[in-house]
Amino acid sequence: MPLIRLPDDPYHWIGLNDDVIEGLWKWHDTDKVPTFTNWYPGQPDGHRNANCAIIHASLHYKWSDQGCQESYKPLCEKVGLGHEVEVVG
Ligand SMILES: [Ca+2]
Repeated sequence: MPLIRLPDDPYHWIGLNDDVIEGLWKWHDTDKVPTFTNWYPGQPDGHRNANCAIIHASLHYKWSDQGCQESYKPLCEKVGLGHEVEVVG
């Protein structure tokens, strides 16, 4: 079983933002700084105009920053009954 399955949409929100302090990226649900990041080279580069992170299917699932007003679908984590975690879009 694959660890991650993404639908065909090229971009998804991942729940990471730096809207409180520019450059300090935190998870929306826990307000914690990520222990792992997967930014595309040169990202994040949008500064104050891009405070939400997306995952790019077309860029090998790397991350970039975007304006939070964009209407992408979220990427969510779903905990199963066992130890598996399924990621759905
Ligand atoms: Ca920013």
